[in-house]
Amino acid sequence: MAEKTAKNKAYSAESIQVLEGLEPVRKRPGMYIGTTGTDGLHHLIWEIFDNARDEAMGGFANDIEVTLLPGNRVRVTDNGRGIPVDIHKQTKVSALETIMTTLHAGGKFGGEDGGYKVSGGLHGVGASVVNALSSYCKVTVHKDGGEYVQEYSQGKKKAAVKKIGSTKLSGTIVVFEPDKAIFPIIDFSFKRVVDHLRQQAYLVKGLRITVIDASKYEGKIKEEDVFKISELGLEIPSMSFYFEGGLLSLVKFYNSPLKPIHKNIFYVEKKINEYESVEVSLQYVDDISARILAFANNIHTPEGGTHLTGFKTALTRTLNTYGRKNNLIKESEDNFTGEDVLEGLTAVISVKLREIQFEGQTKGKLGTVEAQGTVNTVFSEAFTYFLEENPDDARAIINKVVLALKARKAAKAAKDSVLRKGALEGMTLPGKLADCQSKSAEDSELFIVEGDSAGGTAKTGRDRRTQAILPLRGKILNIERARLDRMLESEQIKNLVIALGTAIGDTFDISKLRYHKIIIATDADVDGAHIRTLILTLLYRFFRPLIDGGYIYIAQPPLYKIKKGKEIHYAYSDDEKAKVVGKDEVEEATEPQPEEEVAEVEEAEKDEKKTTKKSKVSIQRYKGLGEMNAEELWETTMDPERRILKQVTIEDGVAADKVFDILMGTDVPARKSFIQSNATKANLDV
Ligand code: 1YM
Repeated sequence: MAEKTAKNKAYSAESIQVLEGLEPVRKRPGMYIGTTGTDGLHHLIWEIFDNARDEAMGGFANDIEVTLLPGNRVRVTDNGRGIPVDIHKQTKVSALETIMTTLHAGGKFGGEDGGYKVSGGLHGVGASVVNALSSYCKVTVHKDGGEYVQEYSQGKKKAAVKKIGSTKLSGTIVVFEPDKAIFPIIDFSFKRVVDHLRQQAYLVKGLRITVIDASKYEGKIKEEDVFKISELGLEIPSMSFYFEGGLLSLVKFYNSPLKPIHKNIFYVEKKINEYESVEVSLQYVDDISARILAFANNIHTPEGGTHLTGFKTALTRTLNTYGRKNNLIKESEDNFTGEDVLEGLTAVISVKLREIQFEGQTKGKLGTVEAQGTVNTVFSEAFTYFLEENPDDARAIINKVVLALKARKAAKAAKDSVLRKGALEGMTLPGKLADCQSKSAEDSELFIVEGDSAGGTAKTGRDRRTQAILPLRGKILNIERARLDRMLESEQIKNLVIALGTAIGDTFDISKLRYHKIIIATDADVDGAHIRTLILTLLYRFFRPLIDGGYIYIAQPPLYKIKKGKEIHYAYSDDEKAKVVGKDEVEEATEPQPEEEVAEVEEAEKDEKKTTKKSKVSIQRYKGLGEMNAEELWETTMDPERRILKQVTIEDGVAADKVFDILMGTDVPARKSFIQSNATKANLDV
């Protein structure tokens, strides 16, 4: 809490609207916070934080601290004006008490005496909801030289608001403990709090947000002590965020691992009136995917909505107009589409609105109609000005979009040729495919293996009733970025597409999928990882439902075969190899065979007497599947009883997209290092 520096804006107790008591909240918590699971639990923090943040957005506070305390308690402080404590005319009790113990009480929106607050869906409902769902809650207010407190339990006050001392500080402190009777599991995630609040810090320029995890300091910290947290000499995890640049800083942060294609980051902030504003920042990078984040009243809208539509329309129009006017687009060339202008774009759009409506399944879509026109107008004007002021940036952007347009057309032409009526349909299964006997997709598996030699081995080793084998030649194709269209022209890929049975594009039909397990079995080296990535990219871009549906797997062939006397072990990692061999006991081998280490180890016999004897251990490193014989391949990689499969999932579409772009992009070192460090990561499904 800092010394009082507040701008003054008169608060009057009349400007509070009172609706009803808190029983409905405890009866149907889902109505107010969505769920009583982990989302709802964290929502409690956002709710209190939002009030502090609104105070900062009004220009009355610039410092907020969120602390996870021992005993499932959370503390939120701000250095704003402090929640009013004077007596409310209508209820004849303190304004603080009204705010905390009645539903929907809050500063009025607009009106002559004004409230600065902007409302937004679930977030507008306020501190009383948190109070109702907390077994303990305490609010401390520093205001006009006095320190006031009130405590509550399950939304009910324990006593009237008390003045407990004088103070030079100004601000509000809320401590709450979620009620175990409402939340079956109370386990706050520091990471989640940090992620949410970092994003919030970008949205409010000049606001410092500190997040502290003191939850593990049971007994070492009293609630009051937390004020002097730094003096306690404990190394408490904490993070502090402050971004002078607001959304511009966020764009910079997003683009930091990427390659911007122009120097200046576009930024506009325009206040429409006292309550409403539009803020947009963008920069293009050398990449094909788009990263667009949209917010309405600081609430993330993952499903987009009117503000995003307004932005996209304006972006497309502005770039077309500018490109034509400056002869950067050839006359013969078509106009850019909305899709073209998104390639490589990093953009953040944030609107503040008086009236806000959310739509969609998860209420993640802005419905407020006026937002579309407002964003469109504000952004077009500012972006046109930016392009004119920064001709180098403008040229780089237009050239990039022209490239996207060309790639789109080429991709479409290729897709059309593949899709030409009958092109796939009438086609017989490829000769390379060794199909399985079963006609039931549920029981059938397709192994995609690298090279004809591995293909031959797999054919011999497989269970032909249910396992089909499709060998793909070494490097399928060296696909360059934005040239996925080329992939579909390749004979190899056509084979794969036909084997899958679903067709592609508009005619894609998942019910025609011929195998419910599609297993990519490439070699355990960098080339193998590359081919696997190409296949995954193809699937990701054109067969996304197969990934979403959990049909795609990656085989896990062993890296080593270890012979210890008569025993044979397979090791799937270096760690495992070390364990099997007994790392410390391995002596330097003399004249090791290529790809073969021979070591003498002390081996503990498994019989009761536990005698030890020297035995020969030979280690064979498998470079590729082709090096295994059919039996070995079956035992280690194909037998459903023994093999390890990693299921390919797309947990986070954005992250996956980024990965594919690194892999497909022109940044070769980044791609190499990514492949090497991630070659063995994925979900295990045995
Ligand atoms: C840690 C949580 O709630 N801060 C906070 C809340 C309010 C004010 C200041 C505030 C608002 C106004 C005037 C106004 C609230 N006031 C109200 C109500 N931090 C936290 N800081 N003075 C102070 O809206 O005009 C609701 S929230 F209803 F009193 F206006």
